[in-house]
Amino acid sequence: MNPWPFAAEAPGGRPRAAGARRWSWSLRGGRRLELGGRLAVMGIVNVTPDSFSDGGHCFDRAAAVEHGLRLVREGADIVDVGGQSTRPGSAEIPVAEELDRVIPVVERLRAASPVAISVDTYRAAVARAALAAGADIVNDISAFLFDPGMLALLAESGSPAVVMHIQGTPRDMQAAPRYAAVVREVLDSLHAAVERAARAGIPRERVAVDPGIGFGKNLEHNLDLLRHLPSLRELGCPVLVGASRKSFIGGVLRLEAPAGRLEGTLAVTALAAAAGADIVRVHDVAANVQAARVAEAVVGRN
Ligand code: PMM
Repeated sequence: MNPWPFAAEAPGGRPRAAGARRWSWSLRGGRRLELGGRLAVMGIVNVTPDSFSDGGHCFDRAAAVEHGLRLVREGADIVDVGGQSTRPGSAEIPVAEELDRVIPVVERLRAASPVAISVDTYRAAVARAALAAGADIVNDISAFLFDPGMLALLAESGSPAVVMHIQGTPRDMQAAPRYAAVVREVLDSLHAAVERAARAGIPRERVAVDPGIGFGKNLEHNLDLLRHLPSLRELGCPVLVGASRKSFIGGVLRLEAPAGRLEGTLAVTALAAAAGADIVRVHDVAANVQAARVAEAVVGRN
């Protein structure tokens, strides 16, 4: 018996409902992004001087665009462009600064490639300008709570979105994360975000949910959430996992330097592929694509 969610047969020999968990996101210009089959890989382009693992690497616009195109060649299904670091303790930058970092990079990536582009921002003004510049998806780490204008924008634009769970704000989230039952609370909070979206006219099929690894969570909280990834599927939305090079991997392996956390990241990606996640957000696209493909071959996911 194959115990994974992608077994051709459920325990007891009953056939599984075919295609029960597939989504087809419509992107701008008639393009589509298929989710629910093979794990989609979202490559990270941080146009910041201070992100925790790659800050400064792509602060130059041309370097950011070149990096994004390299991720596409390595097999990224989505390229996620962000201009504001959300590392623990980070302070906000002015909107004009965020626009200045993100928009030219989105424009140039869009001109050079038909890849799906997401914009990593919790500000509606930045999301609006990024969509106008050619982005397809809005990745909001606050699940529409930091800027309620995001809901109206997404309802109006018809763009798909990622909603992520965070406890607190990037400035204070790691001070003393506390939960009575982390998995239940994160699920309830994501459920509420999906309901908020639905009430604003954004159908749940257009929203992916993300447990927010490292966002107001200690090592045990992160491990518990990853252990329970299949329960996120209960929400009926695509599931995104962002664990790449994060500090919980450093905690398990006692590795200070984020760049040394690739192998730990690959373990999470393989488990996410097997557990039925739909998107992983990663720095090292080529290696993560390989990990996902092998895990999928083992569990019969396609
Ligand atoms: N993590 C970071 C930034 N944006 N967005 C989503 N949806 N999920 C995440 O886990 C996430 C995110 C922080 O990581 P980075 O500084 O390496 O980009």
